[in-house]
Amino acid sequence: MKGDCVDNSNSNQRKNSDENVKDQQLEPFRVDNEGKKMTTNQGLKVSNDEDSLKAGVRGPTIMEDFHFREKMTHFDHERIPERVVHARGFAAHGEFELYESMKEYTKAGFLQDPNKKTPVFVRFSTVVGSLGSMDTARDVRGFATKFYTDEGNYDLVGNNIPVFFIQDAIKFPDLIHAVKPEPHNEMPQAASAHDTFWDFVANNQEIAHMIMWHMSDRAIPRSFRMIEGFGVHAFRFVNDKGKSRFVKFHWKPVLGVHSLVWDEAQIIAGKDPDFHRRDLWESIEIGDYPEYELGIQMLEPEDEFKFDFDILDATKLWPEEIVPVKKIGKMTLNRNVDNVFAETEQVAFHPGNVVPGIDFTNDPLLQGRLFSYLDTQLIRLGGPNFSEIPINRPVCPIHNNQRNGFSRQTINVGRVSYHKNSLANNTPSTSTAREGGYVHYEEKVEGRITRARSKSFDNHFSQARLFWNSMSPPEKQHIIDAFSFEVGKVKSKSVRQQVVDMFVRVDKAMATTVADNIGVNRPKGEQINVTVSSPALSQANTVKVPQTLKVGVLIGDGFDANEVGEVLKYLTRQGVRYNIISDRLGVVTSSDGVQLTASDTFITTDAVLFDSLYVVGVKANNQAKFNSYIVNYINEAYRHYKPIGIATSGTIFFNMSNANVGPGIVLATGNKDFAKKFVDAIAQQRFWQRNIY
Ligand code: HDD
Repeated sequence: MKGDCVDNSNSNQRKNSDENVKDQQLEPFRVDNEGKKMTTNQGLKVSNDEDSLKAGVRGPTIMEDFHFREKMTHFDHERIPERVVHARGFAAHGEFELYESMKEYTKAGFLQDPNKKTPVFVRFSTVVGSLGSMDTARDVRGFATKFYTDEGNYDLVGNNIPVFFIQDAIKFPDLIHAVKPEPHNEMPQAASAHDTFWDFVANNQEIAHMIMWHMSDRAIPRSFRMIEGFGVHAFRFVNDKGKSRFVKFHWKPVLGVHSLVWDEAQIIAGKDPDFHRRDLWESIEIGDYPEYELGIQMLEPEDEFKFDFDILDATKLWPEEIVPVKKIGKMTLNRNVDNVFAETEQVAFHPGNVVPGIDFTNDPLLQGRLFSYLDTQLIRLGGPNFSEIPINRPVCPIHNNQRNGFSRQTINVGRVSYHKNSLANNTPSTSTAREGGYVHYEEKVEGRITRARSKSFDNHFSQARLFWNSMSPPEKQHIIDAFSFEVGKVKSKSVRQQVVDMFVRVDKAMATTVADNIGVNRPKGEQINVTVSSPALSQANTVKVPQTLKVGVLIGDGFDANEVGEVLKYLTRQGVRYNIISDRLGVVTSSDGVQLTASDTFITTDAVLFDSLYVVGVKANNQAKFNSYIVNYINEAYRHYKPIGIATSGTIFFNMSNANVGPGIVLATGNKDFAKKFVDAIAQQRFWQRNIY
């Protein structure tokens, strides 16, 4: 094969790309090195990749070693700047299907035809932590979706919380400076529990509503598959007659909205910092595809001023009971990325990536975002050609007069690169609205230029209290605990005092309890008088199904194969996943010789990594150690309010633990319906009635 240039064919041929046009577009860029000869980047075959070129075997490396220099310089330049916010994220491919045509409301091409599938790429993220931080930090989760439509990319760059910290984008750098690790010592990582953040909170009271969400269970999700997504701002739908309506976007997870408990989230941060990305990755690998329904809230233009809040204020939600959410389609995530850097890290979202039929409003937070995202990609991805990176390429043709710049891939032919021209018959030519050209909605605006905020943005506490009123008693307790933890970590007593003096306006009893817990004076102010609630805001009312939840089966030799076998089969039939956990990896054998394979040991995994336990127990070589592991697992799951199923042989371990018979404890002894009751309990996920302290 001497003299042959290297086979550049991208042999990772995929069979599933027939329908997904984005997948087809990515295919030519995939390179599989397996079974191939190594080359330099110039295509030269490499003879030795272990020794640098030296003047004598013990001599210095010489300049001539182009292979060493190429390999080393490439490595030296491997890192790019992480995102200034949302640095830690994980993404997957999928597709979106519409339930019914939205033609009456929007001309957006991908919202016309229920038979059409639109490829999507979704990146979930935390906001504050660095690229290498833990998944389970208390934080907002980013939920950014890129729709690869026939009319260009549409990006819905949302969060898992429907409101935001600030009302005007000019305050975004201040917010982020306050919440990121403090600059003098770069602590704490991926946490808002520190002085500068709470100082910002107390001195920027528009944040009140968002903080209630941030202190709630929403900020510690169980899974990316179990979060809602929100576009946050009011956007516009515009139909083909030019009629505009205000719209808010929602993603509703089919599995419901579920959370961790805070103590568990912190333990997981050490036991498995990749908890959320692993969960997403594994679910897609085994075919449990995450699904989210797209919902919209719509308002007629004449209703703009009908509410006691400003619909352009991003610190306000539109209560679903007043403006119902209409479900218009479903997104399914069905393919993991091939390469996290190439896809997840290099993907560039931008709320300004819209298609005809979707337009902006004057929300001052949205207006500022429209500047920031393109700007940040220029530094993060090294220049203006990032839209040519495969993951960012639209699936429709690109024609314009933009040229050159670092790492330009496109080879534009011809000599004309300007508009208007005669040499190319004035092409590429612009399109009228009828031909698909994007024409901004002709909203009438008038006013004096001013650096001020509308008075209609002034009410910062009504919806914060609406949120509080909507919480179930356990959710309220979690909020109190979260405030006590977060503000309890603040060293400045003055800041701690300011925080309770602020949140007394949301609820006096809450702020008083927090004040007692964090060593400051009880607040003197009064809560505002808002009595309404919105049941849609409480996770107590969410979907509860057992599918995809994970049971840890704690087991040793000598188990009853009939009893355990029946239960495991039932779990599988109900879509519940389980892992066999024992004192060693490999085979465990029942009393009559049936074998199961342990995929985890008591030390390689932990109760916090499971939604539930099935305690079978029985014997082991070191029985005392075996017993103590199982008892520790039971105690941990019990204090995190999780359902626990106890096989007949497991009773003895249960009796040794701190757990008591009661809610979420399902005993097999004398219980014909054990498997069903156990699965019912798994679906519930948490039993807050349990008195653990
Ligand atoms: Fe932002 C990233 C969501 C306000 C400036 N933002 C970013 C990402 C999400 C959001 C999900 C990560 C996208 C990805 O996975 O790559 N941001 C939001 C939401 C906001 C919001 C829902 C309020 C409703 N953001 C916001 C403001 C500004 C920014 C007010 C600045 C004016 N956001 C950015 C950014 C980032 C970003 C600096 C960092 C990395 C990136 O854009 O690509 O431009």
